[in-house]
Order: sequence, then C-alpha cells, then structure tokens
Amino acid sequence: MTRSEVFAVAQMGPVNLADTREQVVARLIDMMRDAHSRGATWITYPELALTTFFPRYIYDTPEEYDAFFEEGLPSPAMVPLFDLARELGVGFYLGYAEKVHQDGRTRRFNTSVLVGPNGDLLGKYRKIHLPGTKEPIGDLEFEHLEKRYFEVGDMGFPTFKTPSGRFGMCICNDRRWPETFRVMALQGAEVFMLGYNTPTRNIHHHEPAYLREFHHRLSLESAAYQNAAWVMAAGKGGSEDGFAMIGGSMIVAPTGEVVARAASEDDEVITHRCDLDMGAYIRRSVFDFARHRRIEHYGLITEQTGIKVPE
Ligand code: ING
Repeated sequence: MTRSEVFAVAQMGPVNLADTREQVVARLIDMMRDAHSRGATWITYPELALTTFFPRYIYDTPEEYDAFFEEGLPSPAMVPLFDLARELGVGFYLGYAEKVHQDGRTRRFNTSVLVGPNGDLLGKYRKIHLPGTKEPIGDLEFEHLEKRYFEVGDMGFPTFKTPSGRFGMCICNDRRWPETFRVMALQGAEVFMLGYNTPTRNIHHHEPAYLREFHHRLSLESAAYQNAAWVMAAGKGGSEDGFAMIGGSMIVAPTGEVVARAASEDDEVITHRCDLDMGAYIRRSVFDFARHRRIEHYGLITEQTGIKVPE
C-alpha cells in the first residue's frame, strides 16, 4: 500500500501595497477551500504571502516597515487560516515577515510556518540565504533589501515529523543553494515545501527574463532529483504595483520531473496525487547517501565561505 496524498500549491497573483491583510487572507482561504475540494491534505503558500514584496522598497526606520511584519503565531491576521485548516483537515506552509522579541531584543526574520492538518503548529523556519544588499544600490527602478529588513535565520534547516512523513521547509533564494536541500535530505526529508517572490528582472546585471524561470525550474528539478524528494514551490507572480514577479509555481517529483505547474501569474491552485514512496528506490540506489557519499573529501564546503584559489 503506497503512501499517496494530494498536495496543493497555491500560487498567488500580485499583492499590492494597498491590499489589506484581510483581503489577502480571504484569497488564501479561497485557495485552501479549492484545494480541499480537490482532495488536498496539504497546501503550500508563497514567501511573504501576506504582503507585497516590500524589500523592493527603501525604508529607513522600523516605524516605516514594521507594518509588513506579523507578531505572534498565529498572528491576528493568520487566525482564520489556522481555523480553516483545522476545520477542513488541510495542513499548510505559509511564508510571512516575522517580528519577535527574542534574546532581550526585537528581531525580524523572513519566516515560514508549518501547520498540520489538525491545525497544530509543527514548526518554523527562518530564511538563511538572504539575497541582495543591506544598503540601497540607488539609481534602480527597485531594490532588493532583504539583508536590510531581516536577520539571517537562526534555526538551521530543520525538518518536521508530520502525519504524512518528514517535511522540510526553505524560502526562495534558499532553493538556489544545494546545501539547503542536502542538509534536510540528510535528516530524511521526503517533501520540501518552499515559497518564493522572484522578480522577472535582475537588478545586479542584465539577464534575459526567460533565464529567471529557467534557473528557478533548474534549482527545483535538481533539488528534487539529487535528494529524492518531492518539491512544492509556490510563487507570488504578476505585477505588484508595477513590479513584475515570475509565476511558475510547480510540483516536482523525486525523479526531477515537473508533474504540475501553474499556467498563469494569478491566484492559481495546482494539485497532484503524490506517491510519497516514489523516492525510496532512488535513496536505495543512485543517491544512497550512506553507501556513496565521501564526506572526507567535502571539507571545503563547510570550512570555507568564498573562493580561495590555491597557490
Ligand atoms: N528572490 C529572488 C530569488 O532568489 C534572486 C532573488 C533572484 C536572487 C534571482 C538571485 C537571482 O528567487 C528572493 N526573495 O529571494
């Protein structure tokens, strides 16, 4: 008897500065109901799902940008979603901007939460790979200031025991770094859930827009295959106040094959009945980590951050 369940990925269309939390949560609720009507027991939402992608803007004080952050878990805005999850029996991944009083000070993270189908809080993850800059580059149509508004995550890459198996979470830029998924796969993660907000344009150097989607898909297909796990990737697409974001939400099988993908840049639920045992043969053969990995040769990966060319 294989373990198969219907997973949903909820791509969101734009969230504009003028959109209220209540308006956004109503959209998330509609998509959870849609997913449930299609038999889904899990749904993955995007990164920073409750607000626009505000790190594109320059703010100087917390008074200016704290309006984008949630306090408490569930925060007041999240409560209807937690309630519906419990009512429908649908677990979810939700990305949001987290403000917390921790270690005697106020701290802010780009965070995702995992909630089980019974509405129980299973765990949190705080984004580790923060792209862009802390200081504005200037002279740009938009910035990428995640290093300005968020601290680097302090939870590592944990995995979570769920009624369906062991899940891992990451967020957006994390998907471009293979270390992210390997650390979670070494803990036995069978499903990776991630949200992303990816601009169609690269502010750092000219890059054709089609490459954004290609690199996005390449990262997910590689992660799935090289770690024999399912990947649920939910994007926030379309034009947010004129700033275009890629859609391309997708579900990728442990074979690396895309089995479902969004066809729009709007709110769109995609689903797939996932055989959670599909990765087992891969973990017993080509990626049998215990049999094939040679960690005595991998030292540089954790000993060195940047490139050092030997003399
Ligand atoms: N967004 C983008 C991402 O990693 C980015 C930033 C795009 C970095 C393309 C490098 C290249 O998809 C977030 N939020 O990380």
